[in-house]
Amino acid sequence: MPLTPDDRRQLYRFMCLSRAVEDAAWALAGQGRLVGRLYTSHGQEAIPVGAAYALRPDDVIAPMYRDMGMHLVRGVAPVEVFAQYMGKRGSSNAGKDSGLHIGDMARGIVGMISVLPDSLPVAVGVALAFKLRREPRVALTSFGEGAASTGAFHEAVNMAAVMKVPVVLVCENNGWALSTPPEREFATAAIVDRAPAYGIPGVQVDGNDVEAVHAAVAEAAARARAGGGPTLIECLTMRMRGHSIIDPADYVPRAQLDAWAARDPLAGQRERLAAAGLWDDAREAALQAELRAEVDAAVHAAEAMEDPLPGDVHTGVFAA
Ligand SMILES: Cc1ncc(C[n+]2csc(CCOP(=O)(O)OP(=O)(O)O)c2C)c(N)n1
Ligand SMILES: [Mg+2]
Repeated sequence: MPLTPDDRRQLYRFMCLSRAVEDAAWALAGQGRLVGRLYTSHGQEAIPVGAAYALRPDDVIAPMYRDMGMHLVRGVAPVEVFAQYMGKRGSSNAGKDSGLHIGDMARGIVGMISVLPDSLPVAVGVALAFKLRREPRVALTSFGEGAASTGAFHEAVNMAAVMKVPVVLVCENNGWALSTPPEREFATAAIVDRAPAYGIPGVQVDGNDVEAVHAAVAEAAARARAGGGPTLIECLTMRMRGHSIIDPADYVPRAQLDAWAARDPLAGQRERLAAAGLWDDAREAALQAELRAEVDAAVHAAEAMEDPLPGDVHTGVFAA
């Protein structure tokens, strides 16, 4: 189904919300008001937003730690994100974990697994369950190009391909795995070159083009739902900040950052909408004011939440 004008504006809005939440989080972390490390999606917002927007509500996502936009599209509210970042008692992990490790199967979100890329085999398992139950549902998982250079990746993709499970595999190739560049991670020109070796379709897209990501994921999800099995989608993008807030990333060449800054995914979608007569300065001003108010309110509400109590360390650790 082609995107409606409203969908196209929604894609832009979710990317702006993602950036507003992450900009606020970055500032809060700098002031020592968050617990744990902060990893953000600055510069690569088009991938999580475009991918999640292409799914149905009863599909399942197993996102990576940068995928703010996937959580927002799925209905996670900014206040939940800040509560999690602040380690609050009422947060997803009740203060036992931080970051975007927000697992909530009621909203079809598999909690992030820190050992990379172990969300991938879990997503394959979820997709296998859908297939065995004959449910027309899809699992989508995302991972970095660095994570794709591990053994778990190969086993999971091979099994998904052999069993033809309805899974969409989204690689966010952002040019770096911490301080390691792609040429020291794998010897092929691209991650997508592996798809034929597993016997599955592969497609490489501009990861800074939210509508291109959306189209690729929509097609892969439709194929998966129709029994066509997995698709590997490589989204080319750039990590515009350090790996985490404690990484100054001074190993990244300035020219690389400048080249990608000129291709910012938010600006790109805004310009495309304006060219189609779907956006103007008044809409932009209204959106930015709305997002500022929403994020400010979320930060204050999260800060007012209760901190964990010492006895909480024993709760929620084992399934009842
Ligand atoms: C098995 C494993 N090894 C190392 C780490 C530590 N680590 C966390 S993120 C990261 C970089 C991953 O790079 P990539 O997969 O390209 O994702 P990006 O951070 O670039 O989005 C590393 C080495 C880990 N979490 N798990
Ligand atoms: Mg990477």
